[in-house]
Amino acid sequence: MKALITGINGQDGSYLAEHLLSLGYEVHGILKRNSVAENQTARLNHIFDKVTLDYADMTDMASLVRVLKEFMPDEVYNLAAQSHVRISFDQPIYTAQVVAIGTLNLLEAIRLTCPDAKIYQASSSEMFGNSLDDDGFQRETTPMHPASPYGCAKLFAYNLMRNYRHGYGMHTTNGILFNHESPRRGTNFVTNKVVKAAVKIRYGLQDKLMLGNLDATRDWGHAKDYVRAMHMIINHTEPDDFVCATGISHSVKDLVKYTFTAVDLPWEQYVGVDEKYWRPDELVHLKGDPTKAKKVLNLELEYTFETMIDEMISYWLEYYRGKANVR
Ligand code: NAP
Ligand code: F7E
Repeated sequence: MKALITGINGQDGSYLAEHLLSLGYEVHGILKRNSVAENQTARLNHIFDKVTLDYADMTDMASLVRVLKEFMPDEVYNLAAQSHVRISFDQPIYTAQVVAIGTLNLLEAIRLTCPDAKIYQASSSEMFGNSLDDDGFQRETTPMHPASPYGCAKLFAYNLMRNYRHGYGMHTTNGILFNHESPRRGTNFVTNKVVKAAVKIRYGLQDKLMLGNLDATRDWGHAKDYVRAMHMIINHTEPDDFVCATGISHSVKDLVKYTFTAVDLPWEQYVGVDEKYWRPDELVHLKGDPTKAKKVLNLELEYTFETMIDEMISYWLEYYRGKANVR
């Protein structure tokens, strides 16, 4: 089996590539050009010789057609995105071009070159916005009212998948994934920002941690669990849409308390709030109902919030051990 991953060098792309290689897949990925090539493939160093990579960009349909024609994948995982919600308010047009029009470029490129390929779209709980069911959960049937340019662009891409499924009979699927983290998470997302800072403060390499909204709650799972779900979703007999979540939410303050306690620091002494990290519109509560994925796909998660944060703490403790000069 041959899989093409857009966003292969991102957090999820790197774990998905590992997972598919372990299942015997031939794995190909696209990279957008970056002036420091080494930094861009940092998450793939350990499997660099096992995957093949090609330059292409979601905003350049011709490049996608070229790659698809050469590789002719059985499965395409569309993970490429400007994925930072706060930054999507600063760069809304670019975000829409990559996330919304980029997905349309990819779908059209697939339709022209390999229409029988199965497609997985990295849809997001951001599409729900502040919409909640009466029981406080979001699920596949919850109305979607996104509260960020990123969420709006993801909703466009989500609807395109459904449209191409019904209109052209293509095998297009959506994983509606709630937040998922790991040591490979970008350090400007809140979990890795908090964990990295707590460890640096512990080692005397940083003085303070400034955050935005401490009261927002998120349903945080582990990226490793969720890439297994992606493979299950794309290979389910009928193309369909699935929420992937833990069903448990924590506030940003809970995350801070847990992390600082784990490294033996009183959090109140080191954590402050800076308005620059607030969003023009905030999505306050996210908690997903994983029932459908559990029942239909038999998806079981291995990590809890605590084991995931512990793994991230261990990663940064090891990273900064003996690096007193690395600020
Ligand atoms: P990530 O670490 O930010 O990775 C995004 C990837 O997209 C990177 O490889 C990036 O390459 C690539 N990319 C960005 N712009 C591109 C373009 N114009 N052309 C080609 N590639 C481009 O994100 P992630 O956490 O792995 O998430 C994977 C996907 O799931 C994203 O679509 C995200 O929106 C979605 N999602 C994530 C979560 C979550 O909690 N992690 C939840 C729901 C949905 P560079 O690094 O070289 O820029
Ligand atoms: O913020 C609050 C912030 O940036 C989580 C992406 O993967 O998940 C992710 O989006 C919460 C928000 O993730 C800071 O206001 C407080 O309430 O880690 P985050 P996100 O915005 O939920 C969804 C599902 C995706 O699809 C996205 O691609 O934490 N928060 N203080 C902060 N957030 C950040 N980044 N930095 C702070 O200082």
